[in-house]
Amino acid sequence: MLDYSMLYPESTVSRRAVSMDGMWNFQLDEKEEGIASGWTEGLPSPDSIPVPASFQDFYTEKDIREYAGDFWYEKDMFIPGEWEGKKVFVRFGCATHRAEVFVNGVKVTEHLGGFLPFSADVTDVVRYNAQNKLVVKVNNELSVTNIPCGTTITLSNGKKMAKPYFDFFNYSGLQRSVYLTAVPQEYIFDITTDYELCGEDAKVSYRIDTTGEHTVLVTLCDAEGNVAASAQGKEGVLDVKNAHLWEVRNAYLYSMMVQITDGAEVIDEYRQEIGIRTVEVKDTSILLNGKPVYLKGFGKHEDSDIIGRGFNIGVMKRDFELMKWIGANSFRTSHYPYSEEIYQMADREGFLIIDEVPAVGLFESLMNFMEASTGKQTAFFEKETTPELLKSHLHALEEMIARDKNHPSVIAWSLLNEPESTSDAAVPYFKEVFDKAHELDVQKRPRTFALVMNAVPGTCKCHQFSDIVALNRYYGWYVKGGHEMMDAREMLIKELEGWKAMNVNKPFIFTEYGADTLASEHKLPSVMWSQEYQEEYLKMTHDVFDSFDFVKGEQVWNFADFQTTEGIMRVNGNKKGIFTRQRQPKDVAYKLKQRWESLPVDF
Ligand code: GCB
Repeated sequence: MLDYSMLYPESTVSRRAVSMDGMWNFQLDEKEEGIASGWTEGLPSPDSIPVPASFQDFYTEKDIREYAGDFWYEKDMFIPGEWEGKKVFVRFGCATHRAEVFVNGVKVTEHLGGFLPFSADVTDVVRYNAQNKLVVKVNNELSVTNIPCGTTITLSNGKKMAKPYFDFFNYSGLQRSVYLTAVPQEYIFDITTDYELCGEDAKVSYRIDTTGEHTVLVTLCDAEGNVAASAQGKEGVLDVKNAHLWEVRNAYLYSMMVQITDGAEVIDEYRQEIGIRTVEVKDTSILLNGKPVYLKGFGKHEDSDIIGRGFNIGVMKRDFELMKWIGANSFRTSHYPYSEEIYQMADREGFLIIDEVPAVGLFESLMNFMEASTGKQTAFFEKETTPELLKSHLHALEEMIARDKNHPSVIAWSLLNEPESTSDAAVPYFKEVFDKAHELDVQKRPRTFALVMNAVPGTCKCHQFSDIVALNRYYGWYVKGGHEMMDAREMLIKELEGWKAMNVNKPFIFTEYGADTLASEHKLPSVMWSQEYQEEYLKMTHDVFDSFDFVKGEQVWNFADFQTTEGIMRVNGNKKGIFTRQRQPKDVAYKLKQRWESLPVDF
C-alpha cells in the first residue's frame, strides 16, 4: 500500500482543498549548488513562471529549453488557523521526473516518477495562521533506472542534455496542479470498487480504507440525486435495482458518498463518482457490459503550444470535442498516465481509456520505432540496472492503478510501450509486471503492452502475457513507404496471417499506425509527407484491418502533431497527427470521420 492517499483533492464538510496554481518562483541550478547554498529556505534570484506548465517553451534561450539537471520552484503558502488539529498535505499532480519537497527548510518528502501524484504530510512542519515557504527541487535527467528511459550526456561546454529513448520532448516541471489539503486525523484513505451485473440489477462491491476504526457509511445516489443503495462497513456490497449502466459514448454516473461517522457526527466525507460497467476479454472479443466493442480512436499526448505537457483545461475540452466530432470512442494515454481531469472527462463523455504506465524507451535506441524493424537487439533486460528499473516500473504501476482504478473509462492497462520483447531476458521482467497489475486491480481489467515492429509471430516472447495483443505498426511509413505501398500491404497481411496461424485466440488492436503529414503539403500524385499520402496510407491499412475478424480496434498515431527532440527524422516535431498541434483537422480527418461514424460499435 502506498503511504499517501491517491484520492483526488475535493472540499467536503470535513475536507479542504486549496489550489496553489498560479505564478511560482523558479530557478535553474546548473551548478547543483542549491542544497549546499540553502535554497531549501528560499531561492536566491528566481524568475517567475506559471504552474501547471512545462518550463521549456516559455523561454527564448535554447540552453534553457534544452536544460537537463536540477531546477527549483518556490511559493509561499498560507495555512489557515482553523486547520490546526487536522492533517495537512501538499499534493502534487506530478513533478517530472523526480522531486524533493521542503517546507520552511525541512525536507518533507521525495518522489521518483514524473507522471503520477504524490503528497507530503506537512502537519508538523507548518506554522498556522501564517505564511510558510514551500520549495521543490525537481530534476529532469533521463536514465535506465527510471521510466521513461533514456540517457543524459554532457556537452563539451559542460552542460547536460537529455537523450530520450522515446519520441516525445522531455518536457518537465510541475506540469499538473498543486493542492494544499486538510483532512481530519481519521480520514478516508482509499476507495476501491468492483461490479457485477445480475439481469437488470447490479452489485457494486466496495472497500474503504480509513486511518481509524469508526463506522463507515456508503450511500449511492443516481444522477438525479435519489438514493439507489446504501450500506455500512468498510467492505460491503451495494445492491442496485434497475441499474443504469455506463456504456461506451453513453455514460451514466452514480455518486458514491463515503462517510466515517461517530453516532450522528460525520468525521470525514468523500464523494466518488462511479460508473457501473464490466470489462472482460472473451476469445477475440473485448466485452463492455457483456457486449462486444470495437475501439476507434487515437494514441494521444499531453502536448500543446507554449505550456508543453502542462495540463490545460481548454485544450482538454477541445480534444474531447474533436474526438466526438470524428466518431472516436477511445484513446490510449500514450506514453504515461495523463492528468486526472482527463479521466474525469472521459468518465462523463463515455470514452474508453487504455491507461499506460510511463514504461517507454525500454529499448536502447534514440529511434527504437525504426531500429527495431531492422532487427536490432539491445539486451535491454540483461543489464545490471534492470532490477532498479523494475522497481521504479512496479512503483509507477502501483501508483497508476491506485489513482485510476475507480474510473469507469479505464478499461485496460498498458504496461509497456515498444519494449524489447524478443529476448529470453524480457520474459521474467514482463511476468513480474503483468502479475503485479493483476494483483493490484480488483476489477482484473485486461492488460496489454504495445508491440514494436520486430515483435512479430515467431520472435515475440512476451505477447503470451497480454490479454489484448496491441500492435504498433508502420508498414507503408518506416517500412516500404511511398510507391512501395502495395508491398507494405502484403507485409501487413502476411504478419496478420502469421498471428492467425498461431491461434492466439485473443483480441488484437492496433495501438499505432500512421504517417507523418505536413498540413502545408498537397501533392498529386501523392508523395510521403503530403496530405494525399496520409489518406492513401490510412485507406490501405484500414482495408487490411477489415479483412481480419480478430482485429478489434484501431487507434491511429497520433491524435495531433506533437513536439519531439529535434533531428533529421522530425520536422519541428512528429507530424503524424490527424489534427495539427493547434487542433485543426488535416484533410484525412474527414475521411476518418466517415469511416468511424459508419462502423457499428461491435464491428
Ligand atoms: C512509435 C512510438 C511512438 C512514436 C511513433 C512514431 O512506435 O511508440 O512514440 O512517436 O512510433 O511516430 O514513430
